[in-house]
Amino acid sequence: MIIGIITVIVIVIIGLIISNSSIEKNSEVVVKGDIIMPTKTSRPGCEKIDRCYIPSVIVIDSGNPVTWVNEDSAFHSVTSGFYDEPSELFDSGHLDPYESFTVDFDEKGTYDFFCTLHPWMKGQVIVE
Ligand SMILES: [Cu+2]
Repeated sequence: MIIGIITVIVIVIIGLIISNSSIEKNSEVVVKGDIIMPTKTSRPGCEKIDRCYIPSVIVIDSGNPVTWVNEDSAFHSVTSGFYDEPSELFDSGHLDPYESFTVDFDEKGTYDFFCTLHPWMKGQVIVE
């Protein structure tokens, strides 16, 4: 009888430990992005359906950050300017799958960005 109760208590405690640790793992992995780079953007075509960066244009108030998350299995970058004319305001470098990149935008204006690896990937941050 006592052994039975102890067994139940131990199983409940182990269950709690396992469920807590998986919640911690999830909160570490999942970064909430304002803009995502979805799968299959490493091949041309996403620009035709406006799905290279989602959304490709974002409007924010000045003083706010924008976070990009690479949800593709390939490397991508978030680099300011245009492919043939980078502006050197920001550059994420090559983002691994599920890596994120955040930029604070304090000044009003339109900020073009692109991917250094895939010239068809383009977007804009509009700061009002
Ligand atoms: Cu890319």
